[in-house]
Amino acid sequence: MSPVLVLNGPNLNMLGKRQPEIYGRETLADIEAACRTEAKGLDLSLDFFQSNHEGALVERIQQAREANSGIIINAGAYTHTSVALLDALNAAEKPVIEVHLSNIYKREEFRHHSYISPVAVGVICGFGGQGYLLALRAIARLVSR
Ligand code: CA2
Repeated sequence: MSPVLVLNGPNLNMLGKRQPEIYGRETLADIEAACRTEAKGLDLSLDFFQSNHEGALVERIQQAREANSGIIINAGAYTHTSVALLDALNAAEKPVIEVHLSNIYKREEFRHHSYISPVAVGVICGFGGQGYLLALRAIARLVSR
């Protein structure tokens, strides 16, 4: 089976370095390592990618159509703005799970709307880095169907 893609959007490379009260102390490298351990236990292989650029994220999603069995995405602030990511995810025709570290519904109103959610099988938010691991467990079932 092809790898599951874990995709991370803008500023998530700053995790653990700023605003720990919102996003926790874990770095993105810590989350990647935890994902790789979880994936091993689920017998999944993993591609892990972060970009601050919308076009780079679109291109990686386009590749996923051929290269990946499913997509876990934390699109960062593009969650609330990007029709381009929504269109790319729709065209990929793979199971998608949307993840957020913070509970976006407890935060500013502009974070309550997601362009990604309509294409997602499900959304996990508010559990910090653990949300990625929950998403891996969920996608393991989806891609084995
Ligand atoms: O809660 C999440 O995972 C978010 O996707 C994170 C985005 C935010 O725009 C979304 O509304 C919710 C922001 C990621 C920025 O991460 C930083 C981490 C440390 C320092 C600065 C930014």
